[in-house]
Amino acid sequence: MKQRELQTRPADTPSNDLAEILERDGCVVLEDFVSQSHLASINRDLQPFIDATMRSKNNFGGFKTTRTGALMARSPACRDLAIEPRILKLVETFLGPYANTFQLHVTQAIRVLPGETAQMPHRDRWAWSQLQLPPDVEPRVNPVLAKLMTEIEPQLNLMLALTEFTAANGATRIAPGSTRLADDVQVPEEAFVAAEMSPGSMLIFTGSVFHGAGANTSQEDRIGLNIDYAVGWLRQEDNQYLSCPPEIAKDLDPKLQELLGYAVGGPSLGYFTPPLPAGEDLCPPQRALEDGLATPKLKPDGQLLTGIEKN
Ligand SMILES: O=C(O)CCC(=O)C(=O)O
Repeated sequence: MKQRELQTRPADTPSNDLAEILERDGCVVLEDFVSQSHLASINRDLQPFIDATMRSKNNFGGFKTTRTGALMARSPACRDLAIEPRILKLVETFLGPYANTFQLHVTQAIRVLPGETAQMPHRDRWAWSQLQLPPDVEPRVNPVLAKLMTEIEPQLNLMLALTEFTAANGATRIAPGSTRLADDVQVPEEAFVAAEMSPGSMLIFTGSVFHGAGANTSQEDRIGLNIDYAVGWLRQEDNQYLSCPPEIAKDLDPKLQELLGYAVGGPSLGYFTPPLPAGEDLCPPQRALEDGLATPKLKPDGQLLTGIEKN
């Protein structure tokens, strides 16, 4: 593997130029992407949720790390970031060769606490299939799926620094140029670079690049806002219909509703039949956001209470 540096670019770099770097390196840092006032709003929205979040409890997620999700339901300022036009343009440019529609895949604030050890290097596309397994994950390798994943780019991620990101406090460690290595290769330590950034700067990285959270040997928390996008025809990692259910999604920006999954994802992906009222035809997902759609209730015997039972 040819050793590469982690490239840094201004926030207004055209998406075609960024997509080229991402294609080659799998990662790039955008400097000062978010204004200080937007950053302050994100922090204000998230702080109570981050403070209350319990620690992860597994080898992959860490034992001194907290992961605060459901950010589209919880934070107006995170919603603004998720549909920021420069980001959406980049998502469309980079993932466009592999899909016609795109969706949110993960939304998480990741806080690495003092004393946390380094996360195992991984590729985020392993959410669908992987050859190298974390010790605590049930092995479910599908070789066909694993091969398919090597032939496409299914995912594009952003990690916005909410605190300083330093080598000492657990900045994401990433191996630029590692996108085409075999899944089971041991990526050498020297290939990894700490994505050091100031609050407001952002690491953009693909589902194919090896990376992981660094060890936090400092006395301070490292907090990053992670928003991932995926092609519209694969299942979301973080189930957005549950993390941001229709009661909340109905009041959001239509573009965000679409990214959450409340829109058809292809010629016939994602339609549904409202359980009530009886008699409805197949509906596009947006229908679930309309007022007046009955909340289904079950009778004691487990059958749906239709309201059209005979007395
Ligand atoms: O927090 C980070 O820097 C990276 C986290 C990560 O890669 C993950 O949890 O999949």
